[in-house]
Amino acid sequence: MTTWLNMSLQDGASPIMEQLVFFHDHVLMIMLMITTTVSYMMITLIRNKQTSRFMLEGQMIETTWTIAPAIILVFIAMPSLRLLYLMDEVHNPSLTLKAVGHQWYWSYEYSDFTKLEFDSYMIPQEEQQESTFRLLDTDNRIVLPMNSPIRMIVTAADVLHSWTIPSLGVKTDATPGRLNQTSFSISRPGILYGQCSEICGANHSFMPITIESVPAKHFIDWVSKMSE
Ligand SMILES: [Cu+2]
Repeated sequence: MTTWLNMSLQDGASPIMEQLVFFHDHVLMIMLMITTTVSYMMITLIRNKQTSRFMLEGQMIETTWTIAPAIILVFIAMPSLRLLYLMDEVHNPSLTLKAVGHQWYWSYEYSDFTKLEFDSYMIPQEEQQESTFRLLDTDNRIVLPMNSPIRMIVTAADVLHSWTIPSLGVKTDATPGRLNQTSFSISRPGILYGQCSEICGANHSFMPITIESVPAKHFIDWVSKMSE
């Protein structure tokens, strides 16, 4: 989750998010080089009188400053597309979780098991404890096994919502009458937080998402406890 003074992206909790952070830094370095070059050129132009009675055209420089940006764009587009298609891939998932957005809570269905479904409401302010985060914690957390490929099916029951976990690099629109699919695998144990990311009505800010990432054995224990 985001902590105090965290200006950058959250730490990646999935391989995809780690790659997204690398890509973000990569693009930032390219932007730094472009900004430096352009500012150097602008300052030089302001401080010098560049007049020549004989120079009418410059084929070489024009070719260069047309082709160079095109090459730079390729260096951004290639890793970007690679990531885009990697995120689209659903590789042999070991578990499917269905999230349904409602005004204003999420409900979850573990369709691999019978009768394993629950609603997940935000913990209201008057029930806060020392250990809970305001506007982020829910009464029923999603429990998921770490290091296993998980398929998410996201949909909504009333209006548009968006199921989001920033540290997993996941953001999927929840649309009524439509199933959207995404996948991830969580690389470490812990609690991951997210919030609905589609302006969905008055209590839009009060339908958080909480994932408890646990070792597979604990997950099996939780499943057997829940389906008793
Ligand atoms: Cu919503």
